[in-house]
Amino acid sequence: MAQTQKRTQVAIIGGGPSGLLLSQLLNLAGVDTVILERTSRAHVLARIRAGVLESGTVDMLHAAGVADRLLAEGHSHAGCVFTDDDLMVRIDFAELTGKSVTVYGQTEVTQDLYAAQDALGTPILHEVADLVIHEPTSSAPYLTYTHDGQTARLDCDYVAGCDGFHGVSRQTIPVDRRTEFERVYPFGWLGILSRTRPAHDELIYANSASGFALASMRNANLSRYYVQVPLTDRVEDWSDEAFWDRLRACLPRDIRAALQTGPSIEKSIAPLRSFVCEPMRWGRLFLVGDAAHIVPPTGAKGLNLAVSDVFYLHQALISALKSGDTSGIDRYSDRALARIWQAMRFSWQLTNMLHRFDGEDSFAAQMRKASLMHLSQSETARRELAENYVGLPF
Ligand code: RFL
Ligand code: PHB
Repeated sequence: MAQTQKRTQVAIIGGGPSGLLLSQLLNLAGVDTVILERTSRAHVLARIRAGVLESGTVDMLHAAGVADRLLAEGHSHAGCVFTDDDLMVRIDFAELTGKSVTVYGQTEVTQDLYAAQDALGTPILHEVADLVIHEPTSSAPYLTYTHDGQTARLDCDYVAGCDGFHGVSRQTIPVDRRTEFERVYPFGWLGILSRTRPAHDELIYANSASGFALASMRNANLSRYYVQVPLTDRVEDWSDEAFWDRLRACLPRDIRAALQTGPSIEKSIAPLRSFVCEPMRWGRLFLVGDAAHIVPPTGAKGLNLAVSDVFYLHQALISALKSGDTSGIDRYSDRALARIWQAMRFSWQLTNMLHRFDGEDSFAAQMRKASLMHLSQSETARRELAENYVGLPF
C-alpha cells in the first residue's frame, strides 16, 4: 500500500495510460509524482480498448523504458485494408510512408507501465474518491480526496489531469474559460474479443451495405472485431451468433469464407464521439489525453494522441521544474491542440467514409463507394491516408 504523501512536484489524476506514462517519464528525469486513481488496478487492466500504436508512440514507450515486452510480443503491420463490399484496397504504409504501426493492446501497455512504476516505487493510490483540485491558478495548488476512509491533502507544484472524459480535471476549468467542440455520431461500435485466428494478417476496415465492420486482432489466436450498431442497442441484444452473422455480411467474400468463429470472451458497446476542450491548461492544471479530447476509434488515434500530449507536457514540466524555464508550459496547449485537430479531422473523415448513417439518402452511400474507389485508383489518396494513419510527427 502506498504511503500517504503530503507533497509532490506533479500530482497526477488518473492511472490510465496518460497518467502512467507521464509519471514514468517525469520520474526518469528526477521529478517526483503521485498518481491518484478512482478505480482499482484490476479494473483499469480489464478495460479492452486500443490496439494500434503509431511508431511515435512506440518510440515514446522505448524512451520510457517500457518497450521490452512490446518488442517481443507486439506485431508490426506494414499495411491495412479498406473494403467496399468485395473491393479490397490495401494501404501499404511501408511503401507510402516508410513507417509501420504496431498491434499491441492498451491493456498490455498499461500493465507494462504499472510494472515500471512499481519498480521505481512511485506512489499510486487506487480507489481514491471525492477528489477536488484547489487553487490551480495560484503558485501553490493542492488536491483533497478520500482514501481508505480518510480525508487527505496533497500539495504540489503542478497538476496533470489525466482522468479521462468523465474526470474532474476538465470540469475544474470554469465554463466561461473553456470552449468545447463536439460531434456525437448516431451509432456505436459493438466489439468482441474471441480466441480465434484473425480473419486476415492485417486490419480490415469494411464499408458495406450492412454498415461498418472492423477486423482487428491482438495476436495469432486472439481476434478483436467490431460492427456498427444503433445507439439504442444493448450488449444483451446481441448473441454471439448474431454478431458473427453481421460481421460476415460486412466482410468481402474471400475473407468471409475463411472467417473462424467461436465464443466471445468480451463484448461491449462504445459510442462514437469527437470532442475537444480548449485550452488544455488552467493555471497550473494541465489536461492530458481523453480528459481533453475524444476521437471516434475509426482512425485508432485516441491512445496515440494521449501519448503525444504526454510528449509535449513531460518536456515542458521538466524544463519548468529543473531550470525554471516556463516557456514550454506556456506553449503546451497550443502545441498539443495543433496535432489534436489534425487527428480529429482524420478520424471524422474516416468515420464518415465508412459508416452508414440512419436515414441517409442513396447519394450518401454512393459517395462512400466513390471514396473507396478513389482510394483504389489514386496513390496520392492512399499516401494521404497512410501518412495520417501511421501518425503525424510530434
Ligand atoms: P483513460 O484510459 O480513460 O484513463 C483515465 C483514468 O482516470 C481515472 N479517473 C479518475 N481518477 C481519479 N479521480 C477521478 N475523479 C477520476 N476520474 C477518472 C479513470 O478511472 C481512468 O483509469 O484516459 P487516458 O489515460 O487519457 O487514455 C486514453 C485512451 O484510453 C483512449 O484514448 C483509447 O483507449 C482510445 N481508443 C483507441 N486509441 C488508439 O490510439 N488506438 C486504438 O486502436 C483505439 N481503439 C479506443 C479504441 C477506445 C475505445 N473505447 C472503448 C472508447 C477502441 C475502443 C473501443
Ligand atoms: C482495436 O484493435 O481495438 C482497434 C484497432 C483499430 C481501430 C480501433 C480499434 O481503429
